Amino acid sequence: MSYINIYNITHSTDMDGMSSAALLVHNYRIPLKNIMFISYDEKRFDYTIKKIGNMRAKSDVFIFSDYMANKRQANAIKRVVMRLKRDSNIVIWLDHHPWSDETFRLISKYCDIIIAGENRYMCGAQIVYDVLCEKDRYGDSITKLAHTADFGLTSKTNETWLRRIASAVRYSNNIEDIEKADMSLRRVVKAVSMKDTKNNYVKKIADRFVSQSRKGTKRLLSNLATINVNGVKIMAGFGKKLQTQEVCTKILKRFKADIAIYIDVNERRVHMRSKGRIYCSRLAVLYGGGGHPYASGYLFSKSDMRDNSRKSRELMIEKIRKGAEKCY
Ligand SMILES: [Mn+2]
Repeated sequence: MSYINIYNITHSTDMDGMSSAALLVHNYRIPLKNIMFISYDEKRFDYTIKKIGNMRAKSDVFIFSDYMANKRQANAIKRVVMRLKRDSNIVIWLDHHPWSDETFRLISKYCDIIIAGENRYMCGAQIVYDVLCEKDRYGDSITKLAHTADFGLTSKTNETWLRRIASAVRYSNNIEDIEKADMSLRRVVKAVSMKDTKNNYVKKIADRFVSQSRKGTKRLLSNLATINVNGVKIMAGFGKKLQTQEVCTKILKRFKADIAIYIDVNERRVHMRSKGRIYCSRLAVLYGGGGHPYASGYLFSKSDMRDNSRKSRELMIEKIRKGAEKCY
């Protein structure tokens, strides 16, 4: 007798990715070890792609959730899904981020089901729920929460829990040893799959993350650079392992900035948030990144910022200023 294994490869960095996995755990009783995590972090990406390649799975089901194949990763992903298809696996890809036509064409060829591309109404978990899950109270509630978190809305009843999950997820992603990071993320998925809002482990790592990031946030906010371009006020600061949403919201509110930029010197990623009529995504796209109109980012290279010295930081700010002059 044979049976089918279901694997889920989900975005590692937020409530939406966790909820997508949690819905599948809830619905199909997928063992936690079948949940894998993917992100734009090179180390994590390489690790997971290699892991899938080494599984030599046959006639199983692979569900990718809440993740957009970007140009940089497209070929590596193509090779993996191509092989999965060749070995008679079923490949399902469910996402809501803005894909490029080229990447969509490349990957969709090897998918049995793919829903991908910018979706203004649904987050990843909602698509997973719609397409693959039995409707129940748990699913209704968890997708609502994922939507709230992913679209930057607020929840009256679950604000604390959502914030806690976001912190726990950040903490887990920051763990250097990827296997340990995955174990931590699986514990978060498990808590979400049971809507265990009092989970001790989640609380412990969330608290730890908050106290670590509090110091870094304070330092960042007292060292901001201001860029004024055609009436658009951009404020940028440097740091590492901070909570993007929190840092950027503080910059937008406290300094009345139109665009808030948090430059993560560890991950070499520029995170941006904006408001009103200003789309920060335009700036992100200019530098080869992307995202949503009000929440986007891009990765930068050694040539953009050599090290964390004052000189390098100044050059980085100068580059952003030049880009902003083209966009706004
Ligand atoms: Mn999402």
